[in-house]
Amino acid sequence: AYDTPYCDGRQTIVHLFEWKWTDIAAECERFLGPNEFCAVQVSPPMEHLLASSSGYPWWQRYQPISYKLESRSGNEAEFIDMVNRCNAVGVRIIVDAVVNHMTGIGQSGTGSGGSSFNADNRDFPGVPYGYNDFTPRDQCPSSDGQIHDYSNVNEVRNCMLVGLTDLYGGSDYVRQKVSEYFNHVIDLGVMGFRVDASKHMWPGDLEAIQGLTKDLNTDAGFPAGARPFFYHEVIDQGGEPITVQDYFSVGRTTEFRFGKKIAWGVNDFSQLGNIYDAGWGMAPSDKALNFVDNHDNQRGHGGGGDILTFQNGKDYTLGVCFSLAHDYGFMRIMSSYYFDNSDQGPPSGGGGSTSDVVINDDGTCGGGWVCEHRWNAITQMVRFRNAVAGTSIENWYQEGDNVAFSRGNKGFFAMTKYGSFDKTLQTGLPAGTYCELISHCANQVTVNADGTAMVSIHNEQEPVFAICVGCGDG
Ligand code: LM2
Ligand code: CA
Repeated sequence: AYDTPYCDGRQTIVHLFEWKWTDIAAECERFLGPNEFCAVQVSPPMEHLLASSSGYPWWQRYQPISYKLESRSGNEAEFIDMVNRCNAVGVRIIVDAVVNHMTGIGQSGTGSGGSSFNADNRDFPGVPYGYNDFTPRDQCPSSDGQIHDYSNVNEVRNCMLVGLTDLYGGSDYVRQKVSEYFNHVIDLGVMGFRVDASKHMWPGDLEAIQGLTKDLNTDAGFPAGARPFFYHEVIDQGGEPITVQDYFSVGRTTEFRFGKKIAWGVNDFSQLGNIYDAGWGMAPSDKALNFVDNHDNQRGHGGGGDILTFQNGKDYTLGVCFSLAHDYGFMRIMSSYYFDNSDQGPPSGGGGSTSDVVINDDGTCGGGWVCEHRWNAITQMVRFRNAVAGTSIENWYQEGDNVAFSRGNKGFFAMTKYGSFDKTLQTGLPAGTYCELISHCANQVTVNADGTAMVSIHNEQEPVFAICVGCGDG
């Protein structure tokens, strides 16, 4: 099935937004492998627009020019080296696939891989795509060919999203070209795809494209017959005719309501008890790809509003740690760069280049990179999520600004808003002495014969507590 990742039990994807392939390869070896991350979602690897007049914004990579693996993050040889080195340490690669559209109208010139193009003529010789490969004008009901009315399904899927030339997914040729791109990176050893703008594509077209994809490459360590892992970007916050449920036959769906519920819950802990709200139409756990924030809504683009980001400091730590402790969904965490405006691209030496990620002696990042995935409590909770996989939430406790729960008889989690908490709670765990993960075993916790333990948190920066069976330090 398209909704299953192949990660040997590892449970967390990290989006290394705008990182270069050389840095991702190094990060797999020095950090993500040892800390047991499942996979990296990489920025779109295909040839893209160079929006020099806009200062090389991040969003230029959502305007494809061809499917050559020549992007701001690196060339094909570097991509191959990254995939091989990450696979070798058990960390899989997930490609951000932009296949709803090509560049915006009005754009022409040369892309990041040297291909010429002219959007107004629908001419993309690097693929090649021409006029007939774009959605026929008479299938788009809006007067100007653009999407305005999200209550009209034909308009959302057949018209242009913010002026981006809309590929005709109903065409066998387009399906062929997109699946060739997917099969090329599958041959290179990737595990799966985050599909951009799936809401703007017909589920039947996606089903046809995915039906043309190969099984994962057994030379890269995947089991025989394994299908690629797909999660579809469908911004569904209720109130529109297109829902995440429309896409369950083609994989998981991004669950934007999860991040909202986490933001509300960190603000008011009494709301943390019902994170999965089926009544609101949220995807069930086994169909959800969930996240606290993503590269769009952390800067007010797609689906923004009521979202915690790294800019919220401790509250962000609480939101991500609670999410990792929870049993809902397959989780992706964000790894960002600092920005002053919502268009700004990654740290750069100029000319549209991307700077190396700087790793400080204390393990934090520098050079303008935030590296939330290296924040101590977040990394430790990635380990916790692996240790408790498959268990459900029990022994729920919430009182004021404190919350705690166990994950079956495998782990116990607690957090407090203001840095100080002491209470005897039922952990659901076997008696014994446990290493508290956030403190790297500086705190040893005794679980009594009746399963109770004194839970103490005294940490202003990371007021989080986690113990699990078989979890030593790492
Ligand atoms: C998405 N979901 O389906 C993302 O949520 C959204 O953020 C993406 O837009 C979109 N798909 C296309 O992949 C991003 C960005 C836009 C940007 C586009 C294309 O949020 O701001 O639009 O990528 O690069 C930019 C300009 C926009 C212009 C457009 C076309 O910001 O003003 O529209 O290019 O030239 C005239
Ligand atoms: Ca479309």
